[in-house]
Formats: sequence, structure tokens, C-alpha cells
Amino acid sequence: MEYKRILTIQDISCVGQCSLTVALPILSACGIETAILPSAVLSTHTAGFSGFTFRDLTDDMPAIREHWQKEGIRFDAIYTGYLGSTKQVGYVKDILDTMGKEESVKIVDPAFADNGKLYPIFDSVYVDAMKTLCPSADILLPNITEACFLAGVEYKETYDEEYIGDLLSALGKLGCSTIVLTGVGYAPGKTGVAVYENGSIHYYEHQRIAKGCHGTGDVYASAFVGSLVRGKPLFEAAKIAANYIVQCIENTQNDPEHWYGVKFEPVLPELIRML
Ligand code: PXL
Repeated sequence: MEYKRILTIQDISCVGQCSLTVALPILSACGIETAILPSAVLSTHTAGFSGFTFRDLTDDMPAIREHWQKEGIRFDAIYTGYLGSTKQVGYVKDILDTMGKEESVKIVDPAFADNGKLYPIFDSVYVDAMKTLCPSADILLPNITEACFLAGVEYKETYDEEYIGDLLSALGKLGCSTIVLTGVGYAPGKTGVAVYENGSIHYYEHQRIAKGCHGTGDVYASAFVGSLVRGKPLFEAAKIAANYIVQCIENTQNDPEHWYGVKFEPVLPELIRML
């Protein structure tokens, strides 16, 4: 098996099972060397905890990038998630455009909204900045809320295939030809992922577990990226990540104490098996 090196850029939420504390173990379990660039350090994630600390690492980024440049460090893949500031988006775009090897793949998870709402630290200026990352991404990985904010489409809780098709083509116009749209469900008890590639859509439907858990977007994205970088074709990687996240939620749903994330670690052997 080819040994690959990925760079992932997202925050460290010290407690809360999201972002880097999810991406590092999952990508490592997939057999990939994982380099990190923390966008910010928070005491916890921002969904449900109050009084969290937040240290923005935007101003550290140019020197870190310059050092890597001097050392000749390049990456087989670059995967970005929750970022620390609007200014940082410009630095991240530059890294996406310059720090990959020739055949590298770049995956952008917009990671700024869910359930029809922006996460607490973000605003419309940040959303506009995020639009500029789309042409630098080979694959965009939004949920429906993020897709709507980026494409300027009204967010709906219930919809049909035509709405999703229109959403994906509006999003594609921002300059990203491949989109993996998560949380797409057309029937009660079902959800799934719509994979848009050069104008055509393939849909994978799976069970929707009633209990919504924080951090599932990051677990999904990390498992998807890990499968893809391990050489799985796009749709297969989207399916593997979906099957993994269902098992992670099943493993968490009966534990009322565990409200802040998913217990993804005990299910890692299942992910490895699917690879
Ligand atoms: O899971 C996305 C995410 C990542 N990082 C931080 C968050 C969230 C979602 O709320 O607050 C800090």
C-alpha cells in the first residue's frame, strides 16, 4: 500500500470530539500520515457548551507555511474544516493552491453551519470568504445548510430531488465540479449523501437515526477523506463514510451522558475493515 501524507486544517476543540481530535485518529487509522495546521484552540466546541475559550491562530499561519516551503514539504492531500477567522480563509486558500504535490487532492468541508443556522462565531462576511475557497477545492463537502448559504438558495427542511439538483448545480457554479452533499433525506427515517460529479448525481440512501449528535459532520468528512486517500473511488468513499457514521451513532444513542459527540473510537475497526 502506498503511504500518503495528508494535511488537515481545522480547530483543536480540546474537549468535544470534533475537528482535529476526530480527524487525526480517523485518518491515522486509515493508514495515512496526518500533518495538522490548527486554525484555533478552543476549550470545547461551540455547540452546547457555554463560556468556551477561543484562541485564533490566524497570525501563526504564514510563518508555518513559510517554514514548510523552505523544508520542501508537500502533501498528497489537503483537507480543510472549521477555520478561525475570515482573514484565515485567504491563508488557507494559498496553502490549498501551493502546498499540494502535483497529483494531490483537496477537500474543503465548509464547516460553518447546520440545521439552517450559522455556528456562533461566523457571519455573512465569513460565508462570502468561504465561497472563494470553492475554486481551490477538488471536492466540496457541505451539509444542506452550508450548501444553501454558499449557493444563496433558501434552506428547506423538506424537499424533493429537483430542489437538491438545483442546489447542487447552483453550488457547482462557484467553481467546484465535485460535491459530496450530506444529510439528504427524501423519506421519513432515511437520510443519505448526494454525490455530484460533472453535472450528474448519484445518491446513497441509508437509515436516519433519530438522535442527532454533534461532530457527525467531522467524523463523516474524516472517514470519507481517509477512504478516498486510501484509493477508494469517490462514490464508494462516500458510502463507506456513511456506513461508518451510522454505526458510530448507533454506538452512542443509548448513552444520555454522551451528548457532545459520537463514540467513534470503538467502531474504528469497522472502518478499517471496510477499507
Ligand atoms: O463540528 C463542527 C465544529 C468544529 N469546531 C468547532 C465547532 C463545531 C460545531 O459546532 O463548534 C469549534
